[in-house]
Amino acid sequence: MVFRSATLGYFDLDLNRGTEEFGGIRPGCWINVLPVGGLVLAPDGAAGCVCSYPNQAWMALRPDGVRPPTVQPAGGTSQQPVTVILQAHRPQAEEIRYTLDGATPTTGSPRYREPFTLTRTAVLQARSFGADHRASRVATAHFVVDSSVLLLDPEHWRTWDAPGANPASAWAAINGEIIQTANTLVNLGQAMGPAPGAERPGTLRLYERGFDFRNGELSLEIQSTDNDTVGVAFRLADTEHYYLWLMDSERGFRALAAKDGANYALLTANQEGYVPGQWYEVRVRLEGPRIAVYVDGVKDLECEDARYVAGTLALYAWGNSGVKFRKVMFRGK
Ligand SMILES: [Ca+2]
Ligand SMILES: [Ca+2]
Repeated sequence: MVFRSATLGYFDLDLNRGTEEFGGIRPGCWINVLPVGGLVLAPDGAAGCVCSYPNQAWMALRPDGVRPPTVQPAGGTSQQPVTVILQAHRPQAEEIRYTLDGATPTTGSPRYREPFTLTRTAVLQARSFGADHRASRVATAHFVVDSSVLLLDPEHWRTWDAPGANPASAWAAINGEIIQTANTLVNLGQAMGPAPGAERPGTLRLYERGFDFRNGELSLEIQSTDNDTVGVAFRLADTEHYYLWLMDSERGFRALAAKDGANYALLTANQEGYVPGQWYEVRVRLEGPRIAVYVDGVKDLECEDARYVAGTLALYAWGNSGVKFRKVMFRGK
């Protein structure tokens, strides 16, 4: 299937994955490219055009490239080693080279010969090379292999919406991510205002196997495409007693708080906020009463509080209809 996607877009219905772009050729506004008899015809559709893309020639594109290899599984999260299978589009005519260290595969990279086992977290990049070392695009797959990773299977998680929260939350696990897509909130007191210490009851997604988590490091990645509050609760004994790290873009803060029944106490805060659409890597180090939060490797907030020593974790959102969480882990010590 061909169409206009900035430039000439191409989607292989057999492979059923991602749009490919042929830069430099842009189908006209009134006439498309035409797949005909093994060629892709791009007629001149520039009459009357005023933009910078008029293509004042007829062209025929002939297939000549090398397709990227397929990766199976195509990434994912696992507590056990994962066996990976790579497959070239034309195995007799192409060889596959791959890397696990983030480098782009070249003809000097290790050659794939048989399925192999990943025993630790890695980004796999693979490419097929045809005759004359012609290279395909790079196929990329993200693998998290870690015995302390929390599996995101729905049966290990439970949803809790604060009493009076509207609308009901909408949590789901898709492609290794936990997402929440409802603008769930309770409009309590000063919640709508900018104060970092205002309580903002929303929705929690509790991990049900971690009530004995004590000291160690909680880590996860968070993205929000809305601009309201998102965060993570920890040392949670129940939905009235926990610590909470949270950030808000519209109100421009990050904060650590303690929910203690009717008392909601701000422990510390800054004015960092977040950028909607950006992924953040968050680490919470817990050592006795010391709580230190790192965001993208930089210390974000730190405090001491002795009220809770153990408990599970929960993902949190308030008034936020576009949050994603991934790579949720707890490493005990
Ligand atoms: Ca908002
Ligand atoms: Ca919102």
